[in-house]
Amino acid sequence: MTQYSTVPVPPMSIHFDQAAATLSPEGPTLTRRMSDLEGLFRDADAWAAAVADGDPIVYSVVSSLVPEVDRELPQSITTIQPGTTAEEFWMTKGHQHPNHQGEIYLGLAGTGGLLMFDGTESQWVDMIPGTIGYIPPGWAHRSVNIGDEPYSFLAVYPGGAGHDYGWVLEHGLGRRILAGESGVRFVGYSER
Ligand code: S6P
Ligand code: ZN
Repeated sequence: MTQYSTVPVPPMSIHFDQAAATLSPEGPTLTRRMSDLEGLFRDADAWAAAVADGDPIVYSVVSSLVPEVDRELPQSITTIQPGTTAEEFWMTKGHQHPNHQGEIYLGLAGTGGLLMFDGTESQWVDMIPGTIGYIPPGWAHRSVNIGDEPYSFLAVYPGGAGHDYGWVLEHGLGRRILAGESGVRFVGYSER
């Protein structure tokens, strides 16, 4: 049998509960509140006011037991709550995979979008239940809830991909996703 530097997980089945947006057996769960999104919203004053006003949970990420190590294929379900801060839809922090590896998202519930940026060009993919969004290697990505209900999606990604959040703080994601009169309004990253 192939020898690995880390102990591989055994073959297993993972129960996916679509209604509850959970995986079991369950691995680590991550909860990100508004205070965890410092420096990411266009309007820093509105962000600070939201932190002071109860610091709401913006999104949570549940994972299976497959670890984030090289050659494994971890999965997670992210659920973003509906909301806006100074018209900007609630969103994930966004990250780049430093090892430039691809990833797929499958829309599970609600209405959202996948914003991707390669440092020059930005791309937006509408996500509804059943949509598979493909993130090519080298594209930083952020998810956005553009609806009135929680938006959930399943992510499957290479365990050795890594997560670089500083890249997004430094380079942004090309565009911002704001609530407009007829739905979504795209503006430049530094536009006010
Ligand atoms: C991991 C994958 C997702 C995100 C999750 C939260 O590669 O893209 O599981 O980690 O949606 O987003 P973020 O930007 O806070 O990691
Ligand atoms: Zn990712």
